[in-house]
Amino acid sequence: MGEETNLSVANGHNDVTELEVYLVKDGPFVEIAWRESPECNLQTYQKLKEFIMRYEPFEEADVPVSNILLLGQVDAGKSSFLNTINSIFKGKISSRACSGSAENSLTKSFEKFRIRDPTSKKRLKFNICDTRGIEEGLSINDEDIGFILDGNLPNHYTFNPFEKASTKVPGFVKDPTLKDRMHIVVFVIDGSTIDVLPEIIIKKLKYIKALAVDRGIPQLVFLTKMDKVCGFVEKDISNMFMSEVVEGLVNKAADVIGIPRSHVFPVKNYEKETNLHINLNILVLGALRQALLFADDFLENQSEIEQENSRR
Ligand SMILES: Nc1nc2c(ncn2[C@@H]2O[C@H](COP(=O)(O)OP(=O)(O)OP(=O)(O)O)[C@@H](O)[C@H]2O)c(=O)[nH]1
Ligand SMILES: [Mg+2]
Repeated sequence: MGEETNLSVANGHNDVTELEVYLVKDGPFVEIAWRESPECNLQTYQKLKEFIMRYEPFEEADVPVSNILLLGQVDAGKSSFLNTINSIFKGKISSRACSGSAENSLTKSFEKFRIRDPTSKKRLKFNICDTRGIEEGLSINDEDIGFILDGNLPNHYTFNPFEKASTKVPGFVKDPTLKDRMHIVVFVIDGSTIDVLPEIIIKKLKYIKALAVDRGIPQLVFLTKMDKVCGFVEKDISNMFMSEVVEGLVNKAADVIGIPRSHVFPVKNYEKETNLHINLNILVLGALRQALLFADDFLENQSEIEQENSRR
């Protein structure tokens, strides 16, 4: 009954002939959270933020920063994710990458962003790499994605949907090393349209996944726009792991990309807000933390391979 009493449900009087009370069990909520999640409080938020501020890439890999690559359909929220992370560290809503809706991808180039910690004025030890969206017509080319994963394309490279990149691109990195390569691929997927994702986009996502698998690069999914799929999440984002709708979409995303469900992170980006919210920050930072941990796994594997090769 929560806060309700017999008087409150009967509008403050006992002038009723019968009163039946039902417990609604079905609905958009599960009784036990479908995923263990951190408590939504200031302490959790500060711990996560601290972890990310202190993060250093796996030492033996000897790279200055780790590279997180955001890929996904046009309008999925790639640039907004980057802006959300930047806003959290800046302490106010910010918009370093252009985001919004357009006929084709709003992001036209490959952009590596470093986030700054304003207190120490130091830049954090990871790049978040934004890309042109995948779409049916003027998409980012499959070949260009291979070049990005391998670290061949220079920062600010403008994608040409009609022509794949080549060694003639100014600034093309001919002999990329581990520091130039991508260390984790994040598929950014719009959770509110995943049910109607066109087959051609699914095929492209699967192709990119195969490119990452071939290279041993780990993958995650950040499932955005969760506020649009469940009213309870829209009202209070801390309901995320109690929402059956969200659980269903997470399962669907895991199926589409072909990765374990625990590698799918439902989030919400800043879009209409004018102030920061701790519970939103906790979800987004939790997703970023996992990306950094997976990037380190990749760097550890690569440094072992390099050590083995040098012993031969
Ligand atoms: N409601 C809601 N809107 C979002 C969320 N994330 C992004 N948006 C909105 O979705 C639209 C597209 O966001 P972008 O970040 O530009 O998407 P993108 O993936 O970078 O798109 P391209 O650069 O065009 O490929 C914008 O209007 C955002 O405000 C979210 O979590 N919830
Ligand atoms: Mg964009």
